[in-house]
Amino acid sequence: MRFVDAVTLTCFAGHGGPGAVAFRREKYVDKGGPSGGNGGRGGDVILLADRNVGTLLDLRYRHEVKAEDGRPGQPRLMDGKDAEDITVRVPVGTLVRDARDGELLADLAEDGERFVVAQGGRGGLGNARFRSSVRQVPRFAQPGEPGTHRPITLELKLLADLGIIGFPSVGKSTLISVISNARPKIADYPFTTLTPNLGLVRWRDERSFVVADIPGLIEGAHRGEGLGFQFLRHVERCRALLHVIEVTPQMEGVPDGREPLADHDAIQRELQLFSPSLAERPQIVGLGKMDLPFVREREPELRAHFEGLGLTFVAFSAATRDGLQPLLDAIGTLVQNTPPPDVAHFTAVEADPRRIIDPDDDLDDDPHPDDLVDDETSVYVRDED
Ligand SMILES: Nc1nc2c(ncn2[C@@H]2O[C@H](COP(=O)(O)OP(=O)(O)OP(=O)(O)O)[C@@H](O)[C@H]2O)c(=O)[nH]1
Ligand SMILES: [Mg+2]
Repeated sequence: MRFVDAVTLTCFAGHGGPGAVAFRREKYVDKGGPSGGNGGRGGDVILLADRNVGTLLDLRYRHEVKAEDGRPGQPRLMDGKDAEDITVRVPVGTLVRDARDGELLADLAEDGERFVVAQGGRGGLGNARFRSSVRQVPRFAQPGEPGTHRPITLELKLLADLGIIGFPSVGKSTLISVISNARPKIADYPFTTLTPNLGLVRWRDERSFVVADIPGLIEGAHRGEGLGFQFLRHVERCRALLHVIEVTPQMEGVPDGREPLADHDAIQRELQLFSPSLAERPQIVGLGKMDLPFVREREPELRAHFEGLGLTFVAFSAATRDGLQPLLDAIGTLVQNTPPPDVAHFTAVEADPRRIIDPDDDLDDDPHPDDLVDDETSVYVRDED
């Protein structure tokens, strides 16, 4: 399955229905009073965060979402029907931006949160409302108000407390599989994980937090190299990071031998280049695969290095489960003491310009309410002296 995590689309609210121009026409009443009803309200376009929706996949082929117009007012003081609102369900964790300038409009972080993207126009008043002592026979009604429209970009950000990052094959998925309920694919080749996995970690009985296993990052990730790039945006939502490093013996003919210090620097640089606020996210360094002798050998030196930088350093083995409890305590404490990051600093995805639709481009199937007043309601106008 493709992980659709950003879409651009244009939302059009419905226009208000025009008020009617009508007069009472009764058999023995010579001059009936004005009796045009009001137009109905145009429908809104509303986004609703729904925890049962996992991706933005359903919206991928929708370039626009349009609500109906309100119905015109009717004679005999009958109001036109209000149009239904259109509710678009999106995953919890969706950020809504104006596609034209990237302005953040809403952060739908909780199940059930709603955001009105486009507001339906109010219906116009019918001529009955314009009657006054000096104007007994108003032959006009109000057009409906136009509905608003807005091109938006929806971005899905993972709602995780802790992001597990690191080069491919360092053991991120193995770790999440032993500390949480997630059961991701694990294999000894790079880029096994193609999309982020979320897992719920129970920590010290009551408390729990969500961890995300992010696909492996490589140098150049901030420019789009490798897979991790598209997921760096997701990492922004995490309160804290666990940066997993590993030691692989530098064997001849093994091109991807991991040198943990260089790896850590390289990924830190990628974070920095992608977003300075991401590089400053509180971080724990985790040295994995401690069951292997050549990893244990380097542990003291690596610990001294990272602790010297003021970072928390934990060594563990997901295979033997050694060191997992201290690791959980370290990340649990960090997550608990770190407030969620400021959404305002999140990097915006680029909007898809083809999906920013100008309402003037498709007037045909979406007439302006002004155009409706005369032809549709004039049938009710009585030809009087
Ligand atoms: N000896 C040992 N091997 C491990 C440990 N954890 C993971 N591995 C092995 O390392 C390899 C990669 O593990 P993954 O968990 O798939 O690595 P990853 O970081 O998720 O990799 P990508 O998804 O490709 O980024 C697998 O062959 C695992 O069995 C460990 O604690 N000890
Ligand atoms: Mg993986």
